[in-house]
Amino acid sequence: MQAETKTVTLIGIPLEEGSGRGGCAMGPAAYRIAGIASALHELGYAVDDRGDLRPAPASDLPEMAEAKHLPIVGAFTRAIEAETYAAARNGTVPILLGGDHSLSMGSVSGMARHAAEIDRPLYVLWLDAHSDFNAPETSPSGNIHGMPVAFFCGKAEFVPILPADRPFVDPKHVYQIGIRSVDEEERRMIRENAVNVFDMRAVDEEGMGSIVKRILGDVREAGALLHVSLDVDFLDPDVAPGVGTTVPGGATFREAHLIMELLHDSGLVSSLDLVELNPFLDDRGRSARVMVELAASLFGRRILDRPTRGG
Ligand code: NNH
Ligand code: MN
Ligand code: MN
Ligand code: MN
Repeated sequence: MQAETKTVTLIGIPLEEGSGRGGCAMGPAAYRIAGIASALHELGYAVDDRGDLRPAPASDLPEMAEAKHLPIVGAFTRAIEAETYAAARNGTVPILLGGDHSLSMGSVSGMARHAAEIDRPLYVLWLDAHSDFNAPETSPSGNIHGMPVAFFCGKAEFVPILPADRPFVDPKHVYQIGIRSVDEEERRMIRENAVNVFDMRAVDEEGMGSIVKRILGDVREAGALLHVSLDVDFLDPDVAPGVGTTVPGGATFREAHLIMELLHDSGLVSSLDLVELNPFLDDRGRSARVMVELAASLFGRRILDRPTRGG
């Protein structure tokens, strides 16, 4: 992290309505018990814990079968957008403690507003088993946590949640790693919109280090801010079982850890989502601890000191 961003802002998001099952709302509590604040404090950061957002459902948003619990998810989107934007504008690094992945509709949109104001592009690194590029009309489930990337790229037609003239993320500036479950229509969407997808086959063939260094080179060259969104199911279920949508064949602990080390060395990360942790499905807090360990590595915890060469 850069010297001028020494404060991190923790924003708890007890949201599970985007996921189609219960449990993710307990995520922020699990991260706090696993010691996220003290880990960051020990790394030398000032930690501003804003507590948990609890917006009332938005009465202007309709219930729809194609986008379930829209009044709740939409209310969270608005509150998260505002809090994330404010935290970044104040010169801090927002860390969203989820909560299901629909929270990224708000966090990424808030970062996009901040990036536009300071006239820099926003790039997004999406670490997930899933592409999350469904729209209400393509989603097989109606669960909004499968739609956030399409939403912040301006490709998911919702009733207005955020202002229509808000800045969108260019899908060509979205990099996804770990992908191994994509729906039929979603496949077409990511191809047509030229999202940069590194599926698990690419990870196996090319190696995680090489992929991440290439991405960080693009981000640096663009002079962009980088938002990182880490879905628990990016990891192999053997590493992190505490998630509702496990998919076999995910990233190992070392692959994920290497990403975090390279991200830290790059100094490019502006903001972070930790999403989809379901403590009800976890194995004695293991997944929560793994996620906290990965976050600590992203913020500078290291195995040994070494000269920083950047990504
Ligand atoms: N693609 C599926 C859907 O849209 C599953 C999405 N689930 C996730 N995404 N966990 O990360 O319903
Ligand atoms: Mn996801
Ligand atoms: Mn996922
Ligand atoms: Mn470009």
